[in-house]
Amino acid sequence: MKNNTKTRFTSAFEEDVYSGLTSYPKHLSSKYFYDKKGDKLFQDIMNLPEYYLTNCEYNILANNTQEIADAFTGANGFDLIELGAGDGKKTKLLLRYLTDKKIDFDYLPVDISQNALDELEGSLKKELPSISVKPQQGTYFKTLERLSDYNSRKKVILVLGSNIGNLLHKDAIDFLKQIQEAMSPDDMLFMGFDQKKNPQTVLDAYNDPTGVTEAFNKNVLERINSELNGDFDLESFFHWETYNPESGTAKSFLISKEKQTVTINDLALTVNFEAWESIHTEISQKYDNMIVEWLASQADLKVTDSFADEKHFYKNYIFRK
Ligand code: AVJ
Repeated sequence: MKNNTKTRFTSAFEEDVYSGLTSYPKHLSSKYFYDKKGDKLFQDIMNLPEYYLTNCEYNILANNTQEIADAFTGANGFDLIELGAGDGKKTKLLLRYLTDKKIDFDYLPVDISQNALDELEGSLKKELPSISVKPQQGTYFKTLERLSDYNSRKKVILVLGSNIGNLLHKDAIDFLKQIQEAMSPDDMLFMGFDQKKNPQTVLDAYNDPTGVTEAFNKNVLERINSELNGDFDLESFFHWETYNPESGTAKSFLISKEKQTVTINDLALTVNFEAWESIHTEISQKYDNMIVEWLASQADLKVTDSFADEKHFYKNYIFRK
């Protein structure tokens, strides 16, 4: 088959892989890390000693539960909408407190993965059976649009895990704007932002010696192999992490150890790699108060409160309109 003749794609994955691997420099989006295996690898990352983000945010929620939950609570109860709910380990701290205090609220976890939502709902049924859970399958944006006129009572939007860090600032502003547009005057946004810190600490978090992060990155190549009939030799690529302390941007790459050719049958594409050529796969942005205030102002939001862990590695901010 001839190269570069395919113009019609049957999925966003196909289209993005095609454009990313025919670009110079090459890139693939980290959103494609997450399938069943990728979800499991990310769970493993959250348990790595080097990956401080999860513990820091857990501690922030554990040490400030009452203050945070009180900020959530509205006169007629509220709807707690969590974008990217995951396994809910951190959220359960708040859910348990709200339940114990008999506060009136519905929990609306939003996720693209129905499987993730089913597992979360199942575990909540066991651990906190009295909570009203209303899972919302879909993209963040579509779900936010749908929920913006869902109910007249207060909405609290929760985005944990510094997930916003995967977005370039302009995309982060768009994301915040979409949330802002879905908010009414009394609503609030509670969001986690990993902070700038010793560059070595950041590098170590994305460079574990056990290779879990490497396997997580390479999962996008595995998905191309299995879903698009590719023949990436995973052994001939290695994971490389950089951190720019000035911009606060951690960047992940996969680097080809040798000159080689990869074929992706479903895209009718052959991709040539020079020795040491890179594929950029992820950014994990680190923030400080100035950047967060700037992002908020660009999205017509105000920072009204924040919570940090002891080492100030991580912060959760409250935003209002
Ligand atoms: C889920 C986007 C917050 O960037 O820290 C972990 C994903 N990548 N290790 C992050 C990730 C490599 C993670 N986020």
